[in-house]
Amino acid sequence: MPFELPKLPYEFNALEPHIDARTMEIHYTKHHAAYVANLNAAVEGTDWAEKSLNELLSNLNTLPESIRTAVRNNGGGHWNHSMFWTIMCSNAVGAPTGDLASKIDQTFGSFDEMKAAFAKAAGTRFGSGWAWLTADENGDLKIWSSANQDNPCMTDLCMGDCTAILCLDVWEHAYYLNYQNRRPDYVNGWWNVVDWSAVEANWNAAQNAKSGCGCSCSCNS
Ligand code: MN3
Repeated sequence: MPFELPKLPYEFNALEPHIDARTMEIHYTKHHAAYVANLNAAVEGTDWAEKSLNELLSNLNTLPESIRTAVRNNGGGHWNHSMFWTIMCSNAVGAPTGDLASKIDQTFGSFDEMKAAFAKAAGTRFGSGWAWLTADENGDLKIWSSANQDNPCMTDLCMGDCTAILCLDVWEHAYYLNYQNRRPDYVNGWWNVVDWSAVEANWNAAQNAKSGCGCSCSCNS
């Protein structure tokens, strides 16, 4: 069963003005679609074609060298974008609530301090990559960033067993049309579209996950 582009859970213009419709359209129909196509091309006709994405990404070292980099980059791209679409929404409430809000306060001092630390991780990632909020099986939170399409499923990277609960694409293709070189402005605007109920669901799932891929994004099967 080839990998498929998941359905976008909202219209291209749903996240305006913070993420413009044209950026969303290109990002989803060109960039994400290309990761899916290239991933399928890499594994087609191999024993790896029937594996789940999580199996592939958490066992990269066991893949044949001839497809390892393609799976890392394109499989990572598919996984990351599949999650990214699900942690944003058009009617965002602006802040976490309940137990996750308490956990954030306890870990980082306050929600604003968490946002500052996350923005720093996003802003200081040189070149293309992602910023992450991850949780371990105890629900303990960490902020970090990765290069390219690397992600917490890749066990050679993961800072302990952790699960992504929030992610931010800081590749220029994610913001350049609207924000040009102003990545910090993009990050600032993006907080307005974060779906904290989805992040909280991911956090709850992380506490029941056995390894680094417990997020509830659509590719987690
Ligand atoms: Mn992207």
